Amino acid sequence: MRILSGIQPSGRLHLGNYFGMMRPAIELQEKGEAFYFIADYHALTSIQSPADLRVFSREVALDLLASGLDPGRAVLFRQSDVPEVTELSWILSTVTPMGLLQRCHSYKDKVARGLAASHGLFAYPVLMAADILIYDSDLVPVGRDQKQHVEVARDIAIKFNEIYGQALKLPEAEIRDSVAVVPGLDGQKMSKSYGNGIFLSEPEGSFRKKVMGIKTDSTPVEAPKSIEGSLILQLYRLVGTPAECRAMEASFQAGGTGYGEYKKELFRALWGHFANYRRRRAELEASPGRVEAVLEEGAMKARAAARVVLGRVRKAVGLC
Ligand code: AQP
Repeated sequence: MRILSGIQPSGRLHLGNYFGMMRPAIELQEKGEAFYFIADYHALTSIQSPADLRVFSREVALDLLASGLDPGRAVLFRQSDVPEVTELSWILSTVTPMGLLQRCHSYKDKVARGLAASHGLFAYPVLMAADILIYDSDLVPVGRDQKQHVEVARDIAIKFNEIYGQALKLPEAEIRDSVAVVPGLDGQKMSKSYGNGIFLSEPEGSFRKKVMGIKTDSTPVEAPKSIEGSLILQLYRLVGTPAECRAMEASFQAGGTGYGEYKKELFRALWGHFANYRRRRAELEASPGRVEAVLEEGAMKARAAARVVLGRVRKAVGLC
């Protein structure tokens, strides 16, 4: 089984990226041949500072490796190290109905939030389809916000196969319901660009400050508290054991404990969860060159796999 997923280096990575995509992807590296990439071509739709793009690309590699991505099992590479993907993207765009792209909500959301309405942003799902299809991917672990894009990749592959014969494999999205949309500090989807994230590489002081600053209602300490829609509980469920989560819910309902105590417990649990990540990240930072070596090897393997599919596609359409 081929597994494929990517993350844009459009900012520092946050808990939403980690629980929604990175952790499931890292678990899946045991179950098949995993290809994980740093989506730097995609990030150009929102980042136009070369210095930032370089820093964030390295951050994504560090965060994935520190979170447990094993380069002995999974292939880690930069999207732009496999330029074949842009050729496939062009070929796919010639069979992609305009209506399919016009229905994509991510483009409209991003433009509504102030991103320039560029052709790249509009055509993003075609490049994402090429990212997925060029590796003959079976499974694509993503957060719920990316579900529509994986469906678009399937639709484009179906269309291509109808016209040119069965050259492309149809992928499936894998979305874990429990972490499909991790909320940010303002209750919206946690996002690099919303200013509502807790970053994986957040220093202890600001990590604590963000958790302690979570907005709560004015229920007095002694009164029972609502568990419905509580941001503290939603975040605690990401890391607490089922018994710990049940205990916190029961305590909410019983009353007698202030929100500050729950936030302290939430901070303890989240901070503790990332202890191994912090240790591994410090080791990686101390050996410059290691990350670059992993990316170079990943690029070689990914490029070899991409050339097989692109060769099939070029032949199918009559380019060779
Ligand atoms: N809040 C979230 N909950 C669950 N999953 C999430 N993902 C992102 N935010 C959440 C998942 O992380 C993977 C990588 O995302 P991406 O970087 O490619 O783009 P994105 O989804 O647009 O992430 P952001 O943080 O919201 O970035 P910006 O602000 O640049 O648009 C994807 O699988 C995504 O589902």
